[in-house]
Amino acid sequence: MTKRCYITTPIYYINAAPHLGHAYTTIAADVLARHFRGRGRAAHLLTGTDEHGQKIEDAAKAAGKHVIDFCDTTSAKFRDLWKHLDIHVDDYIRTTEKRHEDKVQELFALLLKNGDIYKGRYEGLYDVVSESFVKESDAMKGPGGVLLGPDSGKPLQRLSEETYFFKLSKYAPRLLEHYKANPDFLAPKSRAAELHRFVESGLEDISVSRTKVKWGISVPGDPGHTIYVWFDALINYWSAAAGAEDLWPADVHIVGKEIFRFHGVIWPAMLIAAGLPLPKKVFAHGWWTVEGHKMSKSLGNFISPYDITAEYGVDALRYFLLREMPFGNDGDFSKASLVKRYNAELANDLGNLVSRVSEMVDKFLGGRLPTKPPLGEDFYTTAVAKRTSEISAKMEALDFCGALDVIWEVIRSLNARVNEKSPWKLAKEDAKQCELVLFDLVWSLRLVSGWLDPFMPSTAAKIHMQLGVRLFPDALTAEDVLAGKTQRPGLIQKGPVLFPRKV
Ligand code: ME8
Repeated sequence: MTKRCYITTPIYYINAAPHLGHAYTTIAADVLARHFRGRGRAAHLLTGTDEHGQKIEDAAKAAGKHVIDFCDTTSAKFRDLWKHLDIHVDDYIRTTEKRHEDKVQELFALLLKNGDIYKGRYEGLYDVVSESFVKESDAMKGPGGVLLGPDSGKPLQRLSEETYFFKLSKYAPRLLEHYKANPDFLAPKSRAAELHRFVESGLEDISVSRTKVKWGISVPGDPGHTIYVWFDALINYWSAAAGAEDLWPADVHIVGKEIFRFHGVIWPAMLIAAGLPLPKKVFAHGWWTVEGHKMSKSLGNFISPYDITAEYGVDALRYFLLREMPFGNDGDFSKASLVKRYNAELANDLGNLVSRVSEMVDKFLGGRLPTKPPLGEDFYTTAVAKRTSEISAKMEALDFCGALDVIWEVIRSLNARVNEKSPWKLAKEDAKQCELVLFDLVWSLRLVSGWLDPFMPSTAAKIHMQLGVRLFPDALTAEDVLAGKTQRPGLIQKGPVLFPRKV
């Protein structure tokens, strides 16, 4: 059985509605999955929601709802957003599902049995916002000496309770060996180095159960404890693969940088302890700030993806997020740079090229491509096709921005070629040569639209239609095409403007 390429996103907390940051990770995962599918490799995209723990319990209480009703409502908002953003989700896991709860208990029981989980007492600090135990030395001091979480900046709770511990300390040497033997396991390299140093400095055992939190999966055989929400959540990647022999191990877990330690240290240690194969890669991308500020509830600057798509369309958002900052870096989201890229790269470079080419075929060749001309040295499509492997290598390294750099280099070169060859002059002077140039341009653009497909699926479908890749009757609109309507052979037809200019 050929293994499917198994790509995951974090499962998101459902204490609030999804925002731009969540959209970013899930779009990236979808782009990667679509890339593999386009290359003939089956891909499986898993996303979902993280529904247990104190934060969710508190949020449901504040909303005056039963916790599971609250979970149902918010989890559905995430699922709806993925549909809206044209993200093809193969499996959507919720940690409140039985298929997941059973697997969490199974893994917990296994580690308990083999001595990797033991009972003790936790005395220390807890950050509800990030649902993490915080070392005294990592806490920040706020006004009046109040201890604050290092990431959240919110007041910490002091816990004193019986707990089960996972023997994380035991696995530091095994983790370091794994990092060394698999240099691509943690990516990007700049962030991997930080994790290496963290593990080299020695690991402490971690608390993996709570007695004060009721909204969670109970510890097998000890119902007074619920399983720590992160221990529960990480297992989703494995529980969702249960019963499918062609999925595990995951090919890549795509996560934000703030949860790299959970995925690059704790999760692989849990898997080693359970005797399970490790994922092939964990990729930690950077954070978006908005107009220079961190997105936060108190600043009220969470960007809703719906607001952006209402103005610019789904594909422009998908494109911009992966174009504006290299995957792995941090960056700033501003309307001004979105509009700039939209007009310069989508409306001008790409949109104009498509409309010029289809218009010229329509005007000079009556909408029909000539039969394949004798292709000489000068056949530009051959040079364009050679870029495919370069783009693929970048996509597979999750260098989406680098792949788009190459694609845009080609798009610009095609625009330059139109100017240089001036088919409108050739049409008068040398009809044969005009056919050849247009044939070449159409074929090059067909390749370009194939490369664009993972990033902007509906735009690529429209370009395909205009260039007669799939064959459609002339009366069809782009929407008809997306709905799968058919066809009249071989016609190149100018369609509606792909990206109307914005001010
Ligand atoms: O951490 N920029 O869930 P979460 C870029 N439930 N990406 C961002 C972002 C931003 N400003 N804000 C959020 C959790 N993200 C846990 C995960 S997994 C077993 C459990 C994205 O709802 C990014 O992927 O806080 C980040 O890691 C994730 O959303 C955090 O989502």
